[in-house]
Amino acid sequence: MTDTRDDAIPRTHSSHWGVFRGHWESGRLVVAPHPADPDPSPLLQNFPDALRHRARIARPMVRRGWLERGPGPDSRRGRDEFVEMGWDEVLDLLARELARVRDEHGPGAVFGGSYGWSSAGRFHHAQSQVHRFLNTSIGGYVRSVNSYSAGASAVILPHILGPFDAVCRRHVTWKQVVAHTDTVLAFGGMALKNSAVASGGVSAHVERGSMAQARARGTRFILVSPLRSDLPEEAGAEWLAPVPGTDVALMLGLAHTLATEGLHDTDFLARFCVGYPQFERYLLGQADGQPKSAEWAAAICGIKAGRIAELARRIARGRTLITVAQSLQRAEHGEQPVWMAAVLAAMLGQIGLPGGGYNYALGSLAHYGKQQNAVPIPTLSQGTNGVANFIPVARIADMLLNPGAPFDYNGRRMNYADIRLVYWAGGNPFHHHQDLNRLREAFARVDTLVVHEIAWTATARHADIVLPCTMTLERDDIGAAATDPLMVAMKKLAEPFGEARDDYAIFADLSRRLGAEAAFTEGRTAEEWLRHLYERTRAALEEKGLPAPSFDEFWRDEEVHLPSAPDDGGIIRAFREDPEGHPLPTPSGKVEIFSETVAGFGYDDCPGHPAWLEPVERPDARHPLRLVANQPHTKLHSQLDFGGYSAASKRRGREVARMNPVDAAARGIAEGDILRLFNDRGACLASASITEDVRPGVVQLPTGAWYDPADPAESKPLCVHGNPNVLTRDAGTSRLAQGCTGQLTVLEVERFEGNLPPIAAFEPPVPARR
Ligand SMILES: Nc1nc2c(c(=O)[nH]1)N[C@H]1C(S)=C(S)[C@@H](COP(=O)(O)OP(=O)(O)OC[C@H]3O[C@@H](n4cnc5c(=O)[nH]c(N)nc54)[C@H](O)[C@@H]3O)O[C@H]1N2
Ligand SMILES: Nc1nc2c(c(=O)[nH]1)N[C@H]1C(S)=C(S)[C@@H](COP(=O)(O)OP(=O)(O)OC[C@H]3O[C@@H](n4cnc5c(=O)[nH]c(N)nc54)[C@H](O)[C@@H]3O)O[C@H]1N2
Ligand SMILES: [Mo]
Repeated sequence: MTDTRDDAIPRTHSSHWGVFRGHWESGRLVVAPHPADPDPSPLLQNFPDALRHRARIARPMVRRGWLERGPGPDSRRGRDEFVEMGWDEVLDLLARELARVRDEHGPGAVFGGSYGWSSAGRFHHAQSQVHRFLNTSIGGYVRSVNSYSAGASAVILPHILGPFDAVCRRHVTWKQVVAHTDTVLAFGGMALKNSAVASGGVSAHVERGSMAQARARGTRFILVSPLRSDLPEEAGAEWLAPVPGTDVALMLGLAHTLATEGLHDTDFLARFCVGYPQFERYLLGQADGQPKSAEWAAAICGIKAGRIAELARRIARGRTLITVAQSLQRAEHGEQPVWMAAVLAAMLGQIGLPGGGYNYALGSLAHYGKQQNAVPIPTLSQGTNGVANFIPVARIADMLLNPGAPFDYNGRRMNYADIRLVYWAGGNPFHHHQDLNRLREAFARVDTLVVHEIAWTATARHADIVLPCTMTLERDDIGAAATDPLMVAMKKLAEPFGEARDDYAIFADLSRRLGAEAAFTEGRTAEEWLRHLYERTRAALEEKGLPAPSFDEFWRDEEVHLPSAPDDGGIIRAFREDPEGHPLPTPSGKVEIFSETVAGFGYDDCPGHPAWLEPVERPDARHPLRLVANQPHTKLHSQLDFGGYSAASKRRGREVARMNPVDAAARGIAEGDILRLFNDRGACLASASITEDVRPGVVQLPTGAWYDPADPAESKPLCVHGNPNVLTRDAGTSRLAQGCTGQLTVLEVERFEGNLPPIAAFEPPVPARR
């Protein structure tokens, strides 16, 4: 559809980190943000160098050991050679293997959970494509539920307040904060690096401007986080830095002060909530002899008791909004801070008020704090999955290592599937999963690992069959998100790299070989699919009497404005205004401070009301420091780590780890030294940055550096590039949600004295002779 030969003309495209226009100048792609974006993300500048980078995958490749010995467990995954193969031959081979697994073991032996963010377009969305393919062509797959983002909150919130989206997406908006909020108490902050991003795309980054406007009106921001950078300067925040993972103790100390000083809203607790009396017995120590006082909290979280009490008095005045970043629940007992913050907001009696109460995860992503669109956006149907079995997404390695083993999830006792074939398109488990040495063992157990990728990630390097796919810039698509008012024509800006093909084209050819082409493609070309998907939104616009351009007009004008639903606070405001007429969708219809349902599951790691539960993993003499492995500010996850903006922030090619001068001095570490970060699970290198902006006792190393083992033949090789997931622990948040706990772990660091190993992560494998 789009002719990329007409190079100098700027064309619109979209990404998870913003809408932009691209054009070519002297053989180089130039990327300029959408003119209406008030605060565009620098992540856009990863595109130009990434497009033709040597880390891209040029041709289909098959692992030599798999080709020679056939499917089966193999510990050589990740260190074997690859053989190049033509598309027809490799797709014949793969179709035969898919048919073998389906016929011998059934589709329940295929893991197609394929978690990952892939790219922003509504049609070429790799996860949707792979799910649709497996459903239509082999009858289904073992899926994964929930996300690495919100593993614990997505399960606990419906028990206590309402669906995830109602508590974080359709609730308090930035507009309400600007107009109404007096105090924002932000656990984990609201870092602008994070709200740069929204899956599906974001056309206007409003967070910085909203915080500046709110502050100008008088809003006070209070940051509770180990890192000062978790709120921008514009917020003018006061900074409290508790010990990571102890926020629940701090929240309990606040709650105790409210309760003992009579600052809690007893009318709200009685009318809108259930279970406050049970919780209060715990809070006051009537249940266990330990009052959860400010003094008690201070000893755990490291914030002085006087400051906790003073903070409690402050949040009890005026309109207070409590937010909890996703990071707090990506940790052991991650359900607890999500629940306890809701209880704190309930005690303040502010849930449901404009700009007040509790908006889980506001500022963690650009989806939140926005108005919903009043019309549906295009979506590709994934078909029907014939397999009922699933895992909570972060239990992937557990499942592969323990076929048939029982596990708990949200009140159910389930058994892991026996997986033979794993199919990944649009995600990078060597980015997102914890304890990567354990993940390598898990991937060694399967018969076949298939990966579609744009570039040679560690996941691609561990695959048996690697299929090169186009990146977003190389195809036409439609960009839209349910919280963004701009729907954009994503125009192709470059020809495919090497022999790369669209995920859709690959799956269409495979489905033909499996006799399911009609079901998968419905007879449409990619362009016909775009027209088809667009129609749903166009018809909805027309029905509302709004301008409803034809597809060709949309494609010519490159954007359509979508109407917004009212900024009405959603079901939580409706409940506040009329609790009998609009009960919450919880079992009691009210805020559940005590949940009979959760209590009934009998989990000691997630009892019937929020509680301070000592984590299993604590610093000790050998691992005295805490690692914060948070989201990177120079990229989205591992995506385009080889792009210009990401590369420019590295030092001597490594990721940068930040630490406090006190901890650096104690170890003789100076700015720019290469560090070895280690614990019993693994070790990696990073460059040291020494700053007061990190709490003492904490080392921060963002995720995103591609896993780069010095010697992949070792069982716990050194990652020379700085991927923190060699250190993190692969354990669920609790038996309730089994969410990812990758944000925090314990470790020690030292100056690395050896010869600095080269970075090999971006060097493509040299094809072997057949
Ligand atoms: N320690 C620790 N670990 C974490 C976290 C943490 O806080 N700490 N955070 C977690 C969170 S919240 C998340 S969401 C996950 C993110 O984990 P992922 O979503 O898996 O990470 P991405 O790097 O976005 O992976 C997307 C992959 O898709 C590829 N891709 C892009 N476009 C296409 C395409 O068109 N087709 C195909 N086939 N592939 C494409 C990219 O090259 C990339 O490799 O990480 C989690 N991991
Ligand atoms: N630039 C960029 N933006 C992103 C992403 C990205 O990869 N890059 N990923 C996106 C995705 S998928 C998601 S889910 C969101 C994730 O959103 P979050 O999970 O909220 O993001 P993080 O950066 O991991 O964590 C936010 C901050 O929480 C702080 N923190 C960590 N542990 C604790 C703790 O125990 N207590 C307190 N009080 N604070 C703590 C850390 O200092 C950290 O900077 O971000 C999104 N935004
Ligand atoms: Mo996420």
